[in-house]
Amino acid sequence: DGEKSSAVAQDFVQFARDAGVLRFGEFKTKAGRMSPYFFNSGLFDDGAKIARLAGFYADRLIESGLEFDMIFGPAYKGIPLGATVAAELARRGRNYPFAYNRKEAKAHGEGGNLVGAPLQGRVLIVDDVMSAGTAVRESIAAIQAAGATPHAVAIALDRQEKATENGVDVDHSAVQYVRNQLGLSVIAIATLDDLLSYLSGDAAADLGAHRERVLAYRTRYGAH
Ligand code: OMP
Repeated sequence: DGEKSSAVAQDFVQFARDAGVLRFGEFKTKAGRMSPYFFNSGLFDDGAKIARLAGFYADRLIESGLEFDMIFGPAYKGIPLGATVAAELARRGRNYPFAYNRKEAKAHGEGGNLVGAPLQGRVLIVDDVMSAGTAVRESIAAIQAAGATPHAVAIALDRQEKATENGVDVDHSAVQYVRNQLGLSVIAIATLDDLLSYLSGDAAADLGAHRERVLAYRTRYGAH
């Protein structure tokens, strides 16, 4: 694994580990899988950390050359991500409108469940993690319902595991589905392959047993 892992991806994995965002142990994922690792983006929990995180997204987006019209950050964890990625892109000379949603519709005041700039044009979804693909499907539906075009997805971590469709595991990953079936671009700062590459390196010499468990998890749930 991992000869292709970039220095930036390795820096990002180290950053996530140092921040306590990336942890090893036993965790149940939203899709009900027992995972030996978990990435909790809510623990990028001070100004320096979230600005650095957003800088990783902004640099990857600019490097990709992706064109889009606005940013959407899905509730809840996508809200600070969308806002701070918009801020970091603006610091790099690219100012985009951004919007986010409420989980519950508001019946008074401004009404509706969208906040921020009007959802229109080619929308970039900024979220934290893609596993089985439920979260991203909800974001895509919300953008379509508003009459805008889901265009691309930027995530911190692509877990590269089997998507679920109607609760059943399929062979491809959620990212593969969104790219190939839905035709959206997906930009990830790091992937499971990058994590495994990190776990094979000197900086993770203390994590050998965890590497074995992550490999076993990939054998069971990894996408082809
Ligand atoms: P899917 O909806 O299955 O793609 O899972 C993505 C969501 O799972 C994320 O938005 C998180 O809410 C959560 N998650 C993590 O945050 N980190 C992980 O390492 C794994 C998951 C997960 O439950 O799969």
